[in-house]
Amino acid sequence: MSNENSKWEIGQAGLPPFTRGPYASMYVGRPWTIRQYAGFSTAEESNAFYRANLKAGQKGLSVAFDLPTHRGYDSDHNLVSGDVGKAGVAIDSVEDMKVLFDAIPLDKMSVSMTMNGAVIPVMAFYIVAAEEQGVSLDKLTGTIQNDILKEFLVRNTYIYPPEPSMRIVSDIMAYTGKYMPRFNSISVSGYHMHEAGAPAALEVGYTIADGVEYVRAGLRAGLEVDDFVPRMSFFWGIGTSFYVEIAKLRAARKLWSDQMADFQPAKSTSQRLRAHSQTSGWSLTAQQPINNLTRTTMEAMAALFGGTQSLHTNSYDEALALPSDHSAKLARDTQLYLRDRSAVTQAIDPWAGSEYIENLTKKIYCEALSYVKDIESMGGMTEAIKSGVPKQKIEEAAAKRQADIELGHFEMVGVNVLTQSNKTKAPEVRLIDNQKVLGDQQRKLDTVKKQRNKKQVSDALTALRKGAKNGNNLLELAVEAARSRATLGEISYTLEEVFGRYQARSGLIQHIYGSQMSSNDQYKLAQQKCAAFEEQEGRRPRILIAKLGQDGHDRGARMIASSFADIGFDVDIGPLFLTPEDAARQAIENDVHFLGVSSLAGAHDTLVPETIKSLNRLGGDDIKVVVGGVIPEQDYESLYQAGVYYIFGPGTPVTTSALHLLEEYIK
Ligand code: 3CP
Repeated sequence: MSNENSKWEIGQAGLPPFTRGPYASMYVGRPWTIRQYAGFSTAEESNAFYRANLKAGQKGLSVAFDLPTHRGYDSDHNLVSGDVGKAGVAIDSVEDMKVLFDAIPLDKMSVSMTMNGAVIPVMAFYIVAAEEQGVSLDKLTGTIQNDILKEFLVRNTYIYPPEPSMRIVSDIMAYTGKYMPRFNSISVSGYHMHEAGAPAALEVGYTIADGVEYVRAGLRAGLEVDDFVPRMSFFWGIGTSFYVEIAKLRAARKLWSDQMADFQPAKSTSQRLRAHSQTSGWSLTAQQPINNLTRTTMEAMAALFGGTQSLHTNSYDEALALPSDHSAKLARDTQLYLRDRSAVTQAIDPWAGSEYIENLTKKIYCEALSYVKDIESMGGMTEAIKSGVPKQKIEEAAAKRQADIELGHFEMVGVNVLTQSNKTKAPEVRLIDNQKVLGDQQRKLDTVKKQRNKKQVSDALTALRKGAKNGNNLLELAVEAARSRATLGEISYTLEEVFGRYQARSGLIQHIYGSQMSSNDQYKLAQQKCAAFEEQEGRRPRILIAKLGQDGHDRGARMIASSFADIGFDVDIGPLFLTPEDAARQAIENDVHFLGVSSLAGAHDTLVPETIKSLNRLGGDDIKVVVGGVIPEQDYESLYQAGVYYIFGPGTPVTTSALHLLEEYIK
């Protein structure tokens, strides 16, 4: 195992340990790829959006799929109606995938696809869509995220349990290694840990530990290091801590290089870390949203000084809703501006040799290495996840950060400093007509099912089922199923029959937020009101925190749950992926006073009113429904009309929302 006392040399870009960059000439030879993550509604609409963006200077594609697609459901499945087409594009079959890339030559355009749970059908559809465009597999360039470990840690769009999920990862590595030599088989992602609250060293340490686990999975599947590791790639979240983010990217490259040296590769490219970066969505504020342009520009510059290969810059309105055409243009133009109007492409790792940056790089490297060693001592990340320790570490950091914001130790313009001009007009945002998308998808699914050869489909699915049991390459079999027009839901469900569907369980992290806040006046007041509530009602205020539909982004929900518990609430946290009816039932069974819904994926307009209807029907009309998350102001009125008690916008301090609920209740 590499160690932190090895000689610290600045080195050269393009050579191990690659601290200064993966390529010798870096942006002087070729600028980074401007790769904006996007997708919404139907394949037709997303295709039009991609084509317009490419015409306007974007260089690579990055597909956002909707949540039903992520979780392996066709758009007509009864569990997903509120989520179809909302937070990404709905893809049900090869026919949708062909439309998504219509008039986009897949031999020339590198395509990144953020897909982890339903990675087998999505890769199969992409491969068959390329085939039917006349493009051979060896010409395909791009990246599949295929990083299931971080789904169990933070992002939650898994389908199967960890072991079969790891097998899927290595099947994809084996398939792409054999047929798609220019395609990156995985994008090992720290981004979601960053967004969930992990500080830099934790993000790097856990991500590199994930990477090491994938390398071992590939080796177990019979691959040679040099056949697949050079095509592994990484993905970072970039926040506003300018120097830390530059140093983080440099430290991560050295750490990966040192870890891979232990596997004794023959090719130096097996030690080379290439990365995509995305500016932080979490750092964006709904208050004074125009400031997000400045934050994003700063973050983009840190990513570029850190030497990223590909970059997504967020749109300034993303704390409010999906980006509009205008905000998406500004986000892309920020990168064009940096590329063409600043001098960032003229130097290779320009911060190298700065005592401050080199020391910071070394500090992050050493701390991250200690996290890698922790995980290794638990038997690797798959085992560590089962213990719950890594998730707990990330959540502890998030709870501490929340307290720091409320105490003013971590300053955010518009949230806890310079809040005087918060009354700016909300920008126009993109709204998706989910019912229309649902109708279109259902019609397309009906047509696909009518036109296909039923026997061919069932033979292909039978072969897939057998292959899942026998250890055959699942992607190879799914490509055959995709050719016969099996749908995404059918392919996923066939695998689910063999592997099962994973249900995560994890308890609350308590006392981190509370211990930071203990001498804060608002916090103490909220605790007193809680006690007064108990006195009045004979029991503590009880709240069920629920995530509805397929939205697995639970950082906010878990943060609220643990902080409310610290204040003195009796808190239940529902399992992920609740239907409105199940949420209502659980709230009634638990006899709660409040049902708190956290919504980040845009399905609130359908799922929240359905929940209230279910509560009324089942006899829970006294339960007050409160909503938090990303709720565009345009939707407030209709939610209140539907019976919502209160909506808490992003950035509302936890103590403010707790006090609001308690004060309304206490007579
Ligand atoms: C580049 N090249 C060079 C140089 N620079 N050659 C010589 N000198 C240089 N200076 C070559 C490379 O070798 C490569 O060729 C080609 O140019 C492209 O460069 P690249 O570095 O491979 O760049 P790119 O194709 O953009 O790939 C970047 C990585 C890839 C490797 C990071 O994995 C990627 O695009 N990832 C994107 C992931 C993504 O978009 N994720 C979105 C997540 P060869 O190919 O011939 O080697 S969005 C999630 C949002 C949150 C959520 O989950 O909900």
